[in-house]
Amino acid sequence: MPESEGKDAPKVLRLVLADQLSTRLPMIAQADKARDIILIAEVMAEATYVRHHVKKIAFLFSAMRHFAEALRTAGFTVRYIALDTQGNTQTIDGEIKRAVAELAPDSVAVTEPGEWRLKAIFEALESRLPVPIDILPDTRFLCTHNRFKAWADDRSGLRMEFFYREMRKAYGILLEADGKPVGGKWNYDVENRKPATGGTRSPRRLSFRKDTITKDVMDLVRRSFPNGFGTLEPFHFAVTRTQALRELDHFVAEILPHFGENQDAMLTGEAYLYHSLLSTYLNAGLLYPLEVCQAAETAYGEGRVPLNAAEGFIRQVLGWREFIRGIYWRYMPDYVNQNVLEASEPLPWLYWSGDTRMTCMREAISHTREHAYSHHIQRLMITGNFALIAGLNPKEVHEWYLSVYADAYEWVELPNTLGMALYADGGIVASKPYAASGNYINRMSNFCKSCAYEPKLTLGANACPFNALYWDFLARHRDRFAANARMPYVYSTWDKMGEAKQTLIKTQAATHLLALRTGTL
Ligand code: FAD
Ligand code: DLZ
Ligand code: SF4
Repeated sequence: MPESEGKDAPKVLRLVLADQLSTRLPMIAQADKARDIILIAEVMAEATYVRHHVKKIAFLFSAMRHFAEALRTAGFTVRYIALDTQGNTQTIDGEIKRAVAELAPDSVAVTEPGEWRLKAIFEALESRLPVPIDILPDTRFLCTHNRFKAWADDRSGLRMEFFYREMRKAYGILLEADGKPVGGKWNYDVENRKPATGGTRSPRRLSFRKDTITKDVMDLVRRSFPNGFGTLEPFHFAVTRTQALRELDHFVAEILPHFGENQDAMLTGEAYLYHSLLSTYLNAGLLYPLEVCQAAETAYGEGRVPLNAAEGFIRQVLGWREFIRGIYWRYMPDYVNQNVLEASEPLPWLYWSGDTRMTCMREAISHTREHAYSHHIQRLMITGNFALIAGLNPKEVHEWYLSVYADAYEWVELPNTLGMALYADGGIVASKPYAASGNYINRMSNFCKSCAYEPKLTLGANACPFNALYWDFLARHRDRFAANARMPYVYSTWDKMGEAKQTLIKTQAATHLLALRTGTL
C-alpha cells in the first residue's frame, strides 16, 4: 500500500459499498493508510429500496462489519456507520456529504457500483460536493466494459456461448497449448443436466459459527426489519473472506465432482443439491471470479473432478456471469423498462407467501423464504417460467427477484429476470423463451408426485396449471415465436389440436389466472 510521502499529500474519503468487500479493489489497494479514510455505511435507503430478505441484510451487515474490522487491524482508518449510529442520515450520499463536512477530505473516491440507480446518485453528487468525486473501476470482473463493447459491437446478436469461448482464450482456462479447448469441445452440457434420481440428496454443507458481530447484527435486523421478508434463522452464511474460501474448498472437494450432472435436478425439501452457493460471496466481494474458476480447473487437472463438471461450472462464472454483466451495462438505463411481450398481470401474493396448491411453486418459494436462495433451475424454470407463461408484469417480477435472494444486485439479477426468464428484452439474452409445461417439471423433479395437480392433464379441475398456461402463452405470442428456428415443433403440435380443443385450453388458462388473482391456485 502506498504511504503518503509528504504532509501535503491529498486526503481521500474512500467509500466501500456492501458488495465491494475486496481488498484487491483499487479503492483499498491504492489507499494511503496514513491519510485516507475508508467509509462504510449501513443505511436504511439501501436496506429498504426493495423488500430485501432479512438474511441478505444480516449477511451484508455482518460481512461489512467484519471487513471493517480486518481493515482496522491492517492499519486503515475506517469510519463505520452502523444503522443505529446517531446522526446516520440513512442514505449513501447523505453519509458521504456528512463525512466530507466533518473530515474535510481533498477528494472522494467511490468504486463503480453494481446498480445504475447508485451510479446516478454518485454522478448527481458531483455538483453538490465541495471536493471532486472520482469513480474508480470495479476490477473484480474478468471482462471490462471496453472488452465487452469491442466483442459486442461486431455482432448482430449476442450469444453467451461465443462470448464464453473468447473469455476461455483470454484467460487461458481449460485450454491446450495450441489454443484448442481441453478435451476437444468447448461445452460439455450434453453430459450434464440429468433428472433427479431416487437416491439424489443434498450433500453435507458448511454452517459457520456466529460470533458476537453476527449475533449483534441479527438482533439489529430483528429490531429494525420486523416485517422483512423471509426467516432470519438458521443463519449459516460465511461472513469473512477466510470463511468464504472454506466454502469454496468444500465445494470443489465434495460437490463439484457431481455439479454438472445434477445441475437441473429438483427435489422437495432440497434447496441446494449440488450447486456451489458461491454467488453470494462472489457478488459481495469475498471471493474473486478468477480464483474460483482456477480452483475448478486445478481440481480437474489433478483428476479430482471430471471435465464436464469443471467446464460446466467455469462456464457459469467465466461465461454467464460476465456476459450478464456486459448486457446490463450495455443496455441500461432503458433495459429495465423493456416489456416486449406486454405482460401486465400483477405479481400474485403467492410469490411472497408460498401459499399455493402447486408443489413446485410452493417448494421454490419456501426454499427462497428459508435460505434467501434457490438454485438456477428453480429460479428459471419454476418461478421464472410461471411468471413468463402467466404474463406477470416484468418490473414487479424483477423487484421480487432483487429482494429475495442473498446474491441479488441489479447488474446480475435484472438481465437474468427480464432477459433470460421473461423474454421481456425481445431476445437479447435468450435465443428463445424458457417456457415449459408441467411435463418438463415432472421429468426434472419429484414435485409432481405430491402435488394437488396432475402434470399429465391440461384440461379439468386437477389439470397442472403450467400446461394450459404454456399453450396459451405460445398461442398469444405466435406472431413473435412461430418463425423462431429453435421452436420448430410446438406450433405444429398446437395446430394439430384443432380449434375446439384450443378454445378449451384458452378457457382453462383464463380459469387458472382467475384462481391466481383470487389466491386459490
Ligand atoms: P451455481 O449453480 O453453483 O453456479 C456457479 C456460479 O455461476 C454462481 O455462483 C454464479 O456466480 C454463476 N452463475 C451461474 N449462472 C449464472 C447466471 N445466469 N448469471 C450470472 N451468474 C451465474 N445470480 C446472481 O448472482 N444474482 C441474482 O440476483 C440472480 N438472479 C437470477 C434471477 C433469475 C430469474 C435467474 C433465472 C437467474 C438468476 N441468477 C442470479 C443466476 C443464477 O441462478 C445464480 O447465480 C445461481 O443460482 C447462484 O447459486 P450458486 O452460487 O449455487 O450457483
Ligand atoms: C443491498 C444492500 C443493503 C441491504 N444495505 C446496504 C447498506 O446498508 N450499505 C451499502 O453500502 N450497501 C447496501 N446494499 C447494497 C446496495 O444497495 C447496492 O445493491 C449495491 O451496492 C450495488 O452495487
Ligand atoms: Fe408443478 Fe404442475 Fe407438477 Fe404440480 S403438477 S408440481 S403444478 S408442474
